[in-house]
Amino acid sequence: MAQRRFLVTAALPYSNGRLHVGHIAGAYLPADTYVRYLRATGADVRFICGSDDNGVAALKTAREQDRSVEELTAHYCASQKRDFDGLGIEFDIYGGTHQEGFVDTHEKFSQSLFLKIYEKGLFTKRRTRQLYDEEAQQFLPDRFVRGTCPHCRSEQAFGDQCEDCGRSVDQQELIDPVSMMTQSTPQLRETVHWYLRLDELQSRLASWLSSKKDAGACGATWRPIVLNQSLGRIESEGLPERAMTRDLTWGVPVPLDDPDAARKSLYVWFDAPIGYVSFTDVLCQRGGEDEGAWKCWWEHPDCKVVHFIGEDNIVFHAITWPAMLLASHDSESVQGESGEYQLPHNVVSNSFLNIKFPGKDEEKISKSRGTAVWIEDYLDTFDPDPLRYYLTAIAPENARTTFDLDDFMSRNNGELLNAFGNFFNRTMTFAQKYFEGKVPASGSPEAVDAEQLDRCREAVERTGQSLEQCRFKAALAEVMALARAGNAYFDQTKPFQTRKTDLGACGRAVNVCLQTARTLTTTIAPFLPDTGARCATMLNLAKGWQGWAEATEALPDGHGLGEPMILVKKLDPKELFGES
Ligand code: B3M
Ligand code: ZN
Repeated sequence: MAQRRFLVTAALPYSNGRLHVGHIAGAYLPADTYVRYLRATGADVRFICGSDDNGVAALKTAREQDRSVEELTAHYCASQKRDFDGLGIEFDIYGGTHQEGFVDTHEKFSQSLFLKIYEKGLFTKRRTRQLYDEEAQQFLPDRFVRGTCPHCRSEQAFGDQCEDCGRSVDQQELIDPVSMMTQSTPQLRETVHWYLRLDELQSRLASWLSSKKDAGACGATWRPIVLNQSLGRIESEGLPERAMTRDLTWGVPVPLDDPDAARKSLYVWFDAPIGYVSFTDVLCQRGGEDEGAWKCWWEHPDCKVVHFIGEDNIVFHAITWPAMLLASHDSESVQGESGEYQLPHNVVSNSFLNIKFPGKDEEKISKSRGTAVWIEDYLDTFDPDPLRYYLTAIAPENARTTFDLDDFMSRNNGELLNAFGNFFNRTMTFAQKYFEGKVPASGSPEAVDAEQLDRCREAVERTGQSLEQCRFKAALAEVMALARAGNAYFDQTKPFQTRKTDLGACGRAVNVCLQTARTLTTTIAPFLPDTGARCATMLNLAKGWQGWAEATEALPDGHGLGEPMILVKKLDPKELFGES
């Protein structure tokens, strides 16, 4: 079979703040787990991320913090990268849409896609009216205006999107708008923008999205939350044109030879997803590949593009971005011909994560109220794997879930340590103490042994199936079930007793426990890479132990083991980090 190829991306975080557990649970951890798994199956994968530097989010923060936007975004791009590194989230490249080494390439790709769509006649130039802040003497970018949402009446809506109902909003539709720059009431003034003809593209989009409802065995069936917010939206409301330019000078300049385009930038949601492509190009260039090497990821139908995002990014990844790609195609075919940008194979989104501090009620994560657990703070005290474990175990795959700090402690100590850590610990110490640190002879297995070995094979298969479908929570549950089965087998076969009565039976049981540990090592690794690596050291596995196909390859009789070590640390509630 030809080697499978995947281009996996995780949403580009805005480089204007720190990362918290909600970000990680939403997109980055599932993406990293997926990439590690795919690589274990032998797939060729590139994992792309970087900062989303353009647009008003960064401008607004820079203004508040009284620093230049260049300095601000460089600072947060670097600090977010450190957070990812600390959690073992390993991208092949971490770029930035306005960072040195990336910005020129990014501009080139963004402007060229804009021009391609322009040439296809899929932008409408429109004179419109837009909110203008008289006091600040400038047009207000969407994120600088707040008001009441025309859809759900939340009073917290921004001029581009309402975070309460997730719908996109046009700033002119906001009821009672307020300028966030001066708190004054903005006035409408005339300006010119270029609008993407989503109305023209919507029937092709809808038929493509429909094919994701049940993609069959070899495709990816998209999560309901993603289809509801994309196909559901098209079916219920249809798609209006959307402005893809802004009155802003921080961003990618609008590449048109038209006086009306002066002092305007591309909309940040136009250029940001192109970052996935431009960073891929930089990655290829840095690897010394040919000029057009990025195309073999983006234009070859045998490569699958998979985007991992948070709930508030769905509309942009499942409607706007595919619409941009479709708009650039010469052919009418939905998937595009070779030599044209392919549409995403899957857009994987989680819901939001709530938070619950001890003794308090569950609440939404909020930067301004300080109700978040920041990754920097977490990493000051803890190793990455307890967080990776917990965030996958409670992953908000179908609905909001809650990061409960008490639950975090008790799951680490009760599940990861008790089931997984304990199984390794008892198996390893037993082999060390009574079998000179070597794998005892397997002998001729009895029914109970064969059943346990079968469980190992089934666990590998089921974990793999769930991971293929991006069902991370279910996949981790399979691995943990195998660890529990290992403990039950240990209890049932009682090597601590047979050691004195039947050394052959004792050795057989320890052998099967070690084979189970071998399987657990490979299957836990995509979720908890450090833990997997420690297991591999303890079992003294050869390089390549991550290979999924080798997960049930038997450790030979007499194989020398490494030293037992503590695999999972008990966490003390006293270490519990604070709230901000
Ligand atoms: N920066 C939104 C966010 O961080 C946005 C994602 C862009 S992905 C192309 O939530
Ligand atoms: Zn709303």
